Amino acid sequence: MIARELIAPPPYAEDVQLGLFGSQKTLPCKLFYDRAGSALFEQITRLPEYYPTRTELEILCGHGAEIAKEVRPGVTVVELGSGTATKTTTLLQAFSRRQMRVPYVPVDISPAALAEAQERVQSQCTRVSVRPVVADFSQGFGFLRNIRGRKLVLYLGSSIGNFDPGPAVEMLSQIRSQLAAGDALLLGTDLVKDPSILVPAYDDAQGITAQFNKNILARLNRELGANFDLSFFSHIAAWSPVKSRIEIYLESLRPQVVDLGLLNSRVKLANGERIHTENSYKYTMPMVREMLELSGFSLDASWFDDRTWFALHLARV
Ligand code: SAH
Ligand code: AVI
Repeated sequence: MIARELIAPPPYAEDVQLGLFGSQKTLPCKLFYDRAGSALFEQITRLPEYYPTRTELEILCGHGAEIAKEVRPGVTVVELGSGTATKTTTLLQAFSRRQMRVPYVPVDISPAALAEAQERVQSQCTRVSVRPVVADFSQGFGFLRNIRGRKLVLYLGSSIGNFDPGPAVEMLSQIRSQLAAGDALLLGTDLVKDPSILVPAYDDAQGITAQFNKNILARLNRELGANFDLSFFSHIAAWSPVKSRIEIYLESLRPQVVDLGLLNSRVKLANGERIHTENSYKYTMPMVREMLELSGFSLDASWFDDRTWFALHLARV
């Protein structure tokens, strides 16, 4: 048996320690996306209740040509949080139809998702060269400096909505500071709508989102040697109209003490106590405009689906 002290904890160990010992227990949502979590997210995108992916795809299918027209030849397309790039091929094909040869740089924290993105884009978009980058956005956007020439940065899927408003502006400002005149950002945002549509999208009948949420604990078991019993937690998704966000929690179903393995500590949870794992903000147009303006971008155009459930925004530097 190898002594615990000899195994280095993963780089996120300190975040876990800080999150689980605060008054409101939290875990960072970036921990969802190991190999198992990225595969579960793929399943989520195909659920009948999870409208964002197919709605954003509808916009890309309907308006991809118009979007491509807004972009000058010679750009490199950099996609932040690309995941497996399922929707992106639609946009890249629209560029190809305009005879544009675009290099494509998918950037993600999940190497498993990036490998799939590379394979998909190379097989579906023959005029596109693919150069994946593994990066954690919490370490900054210095990698953008290594990409020469004009850039179109994609940030799709309303992934920006997983950041609170202050950190979202901070992040977009960091991106903006790495861009130059002529560069642009294509940002996907989910829009405010009736909670009867929002809540099931995050609490589906098949329980896939619950598995996705609980995978964060399974990951801590695998990588930290923690001993969370997943059956002692339930998945909660709640709409907060005041904060304009879906809040995701793991609720303890009994009083329990969990050993955190490599962290050499134990965490105590009361019956009903919640670990906050994710927020997913839903936007109005004034919220989007304010977020972009505070980050130094100017909103140039927005495209919507027929039900106005989701929007894609082109913002210029
Ligand atoms: N853009 C895709 C995937 C969205 S899922 C879509 O619209 O369907 C969010 C993606 O962001 C995941 O692939 C996840 O691995 C990535 N991600 C989450 N946190 C990250 C971080 N801190 N740094 C880099 N990528 C991150
Ligand atoms: C990646 N992100 C935009 C998803 C969302 O809708 O907030 C993550 C997710 N969480 C649960 N379901 C999907």
